Amino acid sequence: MKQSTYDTGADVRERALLVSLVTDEVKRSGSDPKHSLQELVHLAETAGVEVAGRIMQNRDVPDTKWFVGKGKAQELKAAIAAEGVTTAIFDQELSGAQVRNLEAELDAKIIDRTQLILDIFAGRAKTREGILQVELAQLTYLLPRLAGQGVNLSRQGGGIGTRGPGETKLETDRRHIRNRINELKRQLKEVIAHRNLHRERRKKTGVVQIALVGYTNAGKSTLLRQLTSADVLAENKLFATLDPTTRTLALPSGKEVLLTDTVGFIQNLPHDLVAAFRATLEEANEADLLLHVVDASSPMRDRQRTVVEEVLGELGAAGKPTLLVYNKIDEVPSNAIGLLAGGADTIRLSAFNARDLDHLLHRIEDKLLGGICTLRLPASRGDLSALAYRVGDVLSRETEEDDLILTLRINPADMEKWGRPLEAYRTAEMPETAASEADR
Ligand SMILES: Nc1nc2c(ncn2[C@@H]2O[C@H](COP(=O)(O)OP(=O)(O)O)[C@@H](O)[C@H]2O)c(=O)[nH]1
Ligand SMILES: [Mg+2]
Repeated sequence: MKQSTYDTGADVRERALLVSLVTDEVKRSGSDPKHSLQELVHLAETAGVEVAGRIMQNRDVPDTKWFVGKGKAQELKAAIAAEGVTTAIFDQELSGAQVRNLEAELDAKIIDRTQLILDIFAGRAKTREGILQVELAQLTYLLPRLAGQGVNLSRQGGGIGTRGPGETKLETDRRHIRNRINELKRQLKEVIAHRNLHRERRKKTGVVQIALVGYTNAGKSTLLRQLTSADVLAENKLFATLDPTTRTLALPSGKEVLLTDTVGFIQNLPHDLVAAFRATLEEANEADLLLHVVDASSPMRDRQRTVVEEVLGELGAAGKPTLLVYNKIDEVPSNAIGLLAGGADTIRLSAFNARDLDHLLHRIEDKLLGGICTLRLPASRGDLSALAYRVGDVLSRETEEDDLILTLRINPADMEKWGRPLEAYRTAEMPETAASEADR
């Protein structure tokens, strides 16, 4: 169960047909089925599935036997045969009986949205807690649907020799799953109890970590690819245990940090999956800096941004240094760019614009190491220049008549705490990177 359904290690990519049934209930729920299907395409691609086509049907209620109408089921069957499709992915939840009927009739693997999402989580979970949470969610989802899946679970947990008289295979399988679920819950309790301990240990490696968070389709993976060259996997370097979603990133100063992609947020995430999803976001808690990527071109961007912020808050990551990155600015009409909400730690860019990316790197550096500021101190005030050298990282030093001009990198928190006497001597010039932001 731990492996993704699609992660077969084979070269052939799974080809799938995506199906959405727009029922009265779906219409009443107020969610947009077209948008949801579009998101399903993205999710399928994230899971490594090739999307061969999509089919939508309107129907008052689902067909009890086939979910879609009988005629539509025949249409699906023909499309599956013609397209060399191995899997049909439904945007709504199916009953066990519907899965069984469709599987037999269409001769294809039948998956619904929830299972697809769980597959993505399974492929991404890294921490022990994440792996346990995802397996727990998978089994909890599977249990009531077991009748519909021709799954042989006898390999799980070993011998079935204890099967009682008259007990069916299905009951045995159910019992195995229940035992496994209890075992997972027990292990999770242990892991959670030790969680903070591990985190502190990992922190000591001293490597700066940055995590990309945000809604699915915001452009997190694109940014990871664009910012780091594809062949510089972190794996090849110091950190043999890292997975391919983490890469080393060189900042303008030459300092190397780790950049990690995370599983994106998903609209209407089924409630049972929330714990599993959060466990895959563990990196966000470990990170020194979060890049919260928002799709600026989406009409849902404000809502999406709020949801992400809320969940990060619940994870205990609310106070973390964060840059709000409005991506896909190339898709936003120029007169609407000013409407993008956000404070000083906001940046607007396109992942495909080299100048924007360079700018982002400078902003990351400023955020991690502190911004650059210039001080004009009276040469007689040796106490102030000594303080500047203590709290900041002096980059250049010049004298002009009776003044000493220092350019230094200083962390805003340090400036606040120790640098107060220096405030009065800051020159009005804008720091380098803030100035280039202003000309947008
Ligand atoms: N126009 C435009 N499209 C982008 C930009 N960044 C990403 N995309 C596209 O948005 C889609 C989702 O990107 P992806 O990186 O997979 O999003 P993720 O789910 O957050 O990882 C892809 O089709 C990208 O090509 C951008 O700056 N501008
Ligand atoms: Mg992605």
